[in-house]
Amino acid sequence: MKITEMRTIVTCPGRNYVLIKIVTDSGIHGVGDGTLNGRELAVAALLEKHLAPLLIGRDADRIEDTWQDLFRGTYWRGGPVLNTALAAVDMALWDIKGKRAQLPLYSLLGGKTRDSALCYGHASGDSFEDTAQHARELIDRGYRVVRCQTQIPGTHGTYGAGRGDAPRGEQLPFVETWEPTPYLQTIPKLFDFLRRELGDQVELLHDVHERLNPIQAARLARELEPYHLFFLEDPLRPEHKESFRVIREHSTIPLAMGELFTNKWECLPLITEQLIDFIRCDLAHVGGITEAKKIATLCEAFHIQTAWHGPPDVSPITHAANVHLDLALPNFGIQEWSQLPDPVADVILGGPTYSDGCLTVSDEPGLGCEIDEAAAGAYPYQRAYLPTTRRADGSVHDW
Ligand code: GCO
Ligand code: MG
Repeated sequence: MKITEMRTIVTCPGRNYVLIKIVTDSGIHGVGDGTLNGRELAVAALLEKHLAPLLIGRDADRIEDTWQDLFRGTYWRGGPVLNTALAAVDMALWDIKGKRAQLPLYSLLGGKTRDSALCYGHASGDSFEDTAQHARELIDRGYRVVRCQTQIPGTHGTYGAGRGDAPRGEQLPFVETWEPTPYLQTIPKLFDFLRRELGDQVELLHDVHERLNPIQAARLARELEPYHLFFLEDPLRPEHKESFRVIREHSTIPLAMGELFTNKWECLPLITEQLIDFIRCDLAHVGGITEAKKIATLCEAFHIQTAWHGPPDVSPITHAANVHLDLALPNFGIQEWSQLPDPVADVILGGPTYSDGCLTVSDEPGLGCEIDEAAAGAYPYQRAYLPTTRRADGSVHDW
């Protein structure tokens, strides 16, 4: 079964997505997601100009060989742009394999080890009460695990505090401000408030978004211990893997990390030294299903569970790939799940189904998703950036 064409579709049904269709001479085609928030067109150009010519004439069955060839054959390998494009191709080839075998992806991955995948939703707010109210709404809709973020007093904009805070249509990035002291003072008080308001039955978690230094992260982790978080996410920048030891030395809080990693080697020290408890790579940025499965297997040997990145800025195709893996992996932990803008369903058919705090996928062959190219054409790309962050003195900080 030879690849005859790869089409790249850039569309904005409420969010920018870079999607692909790989077509074969048998008439079977596969779909993939190559969305990299804020740098979409770089991946689209890479797919169209550099990768499509390399794929024509290839045997669509040879996923691992294609992965190795595209990853190593660039010489300038790795990084988010190259590995997001690689992920799109990888997903589409798995989709083709599933359609050819007439089996859903979870079946090709070894079959279901569970019936549904536990997921968490996002609660946000301008005040503690707002965040608690949002969490209550999610709990009423069946969520058993909720991520909680809040506006930090005295700062301008805070990651995760706004509802559906997708930065769309901005000409230039929105600049937030951030300071460690008010953040470190606020977050333990938030969780004290939430536990009193919501009780102990619901699981809570928090995303630091790589903003702290090691000793700040250790302090936060220790001060959050009484509230028994499901995990504390991305406390440090991905460059500083050895610094996770500092957090471990001071706290028993479960740690999650990984949405900024782009391959298994970056994850390795955190895994082999058991410095984290959950790996949360993004399937669309880590080279797809092939690489994520290998990372999960490495984790299995070190008591680490999966918590794949599931933000609104990747398409339902990646969300579907996440859940197929979640259903098959023995060391699945939890799945992040986001509400997508309504028009997304006009462009991408299929994707996971939410019910009672858990996700499932259909038994359709492959990923179970389809792209309506005509509908995609009605939602053209809109330039958009992620926000950036500066300290009170004007210096650049991590968003
Ligand atoms: C998460 C992430 C996202 C990222 C976003 C960037 O935990 O879901 O931190 O919110 O900020 O994916 O594009
Ligand atoms: Mg995150």
